[in-house]
Amino acid sequence: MGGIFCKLFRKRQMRVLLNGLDAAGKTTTLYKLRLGEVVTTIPTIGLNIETVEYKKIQLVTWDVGGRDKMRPLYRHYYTGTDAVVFVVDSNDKERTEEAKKELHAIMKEDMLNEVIIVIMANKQDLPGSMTPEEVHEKLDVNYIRKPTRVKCFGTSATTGEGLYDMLDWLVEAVNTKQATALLRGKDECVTVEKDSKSSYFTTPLSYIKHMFSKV
Ligand code: G3D
Ligand code: MG
Repeated sequence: MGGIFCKLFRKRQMRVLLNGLDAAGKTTTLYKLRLGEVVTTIPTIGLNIETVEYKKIQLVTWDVGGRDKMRPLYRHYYTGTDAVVFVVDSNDKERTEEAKKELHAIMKEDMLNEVIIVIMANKQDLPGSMTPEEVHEKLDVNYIRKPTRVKCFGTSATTGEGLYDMLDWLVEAVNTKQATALLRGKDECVTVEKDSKSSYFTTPLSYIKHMFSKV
């Protein structure tokens, strides 16, 4: 079997950036998900990068904020990104403005124009934490309108609450996006062969989604 079906079955690598201010809970999330070994690298640029690879998901994380001179360096890691998970400490009301500034800076990046965005309203286990709805509002998530999907999840990286719901939704959203892009011939990583039969393109999207299924 060749052509587009082959490419649909051969799931693409999924690259997810886990960003957020320091102490938001990114590293804790990586360990709690138990997806694999967390590899820490500190390249000469001085950015502390942590990476986890699980099947075809690659999660890459670093702290954002506070160091504007680092910002241009982030772009190096944007290539091929499917989704950004922005982790927020819902218990730290004093830093919501800073978190909002960083989220908006990420959302303005041209290279991240069509990525799926997930807001992780973390530390829900702590009393007095902002609800996911409050976090969504305080971060003014609707400020930048882009052809992308945004969803906010309440989580606790220490108890694990909400983490797998978030990951499930994310994988589903990215798979759907990849399948749609593939059908439109927009996916730069998968070239549609010239001799593909036109009937391949009439396959219902739900069936394609089913074939992608979960990673
Ligand atoms: P970062 O990688 O985003 O910088 P970390 O953040 O994962 O290192 O977490 C910073 C601190 O917050 C850690 O505490 C960690 O245990 C705590 N933390 C992370 N997520 C949660 C959460 O959901 N609930 C609660 N209660 N705490 C959380 P320490 O004390 O080790 O600095
Ligand atoms: Mg960390």
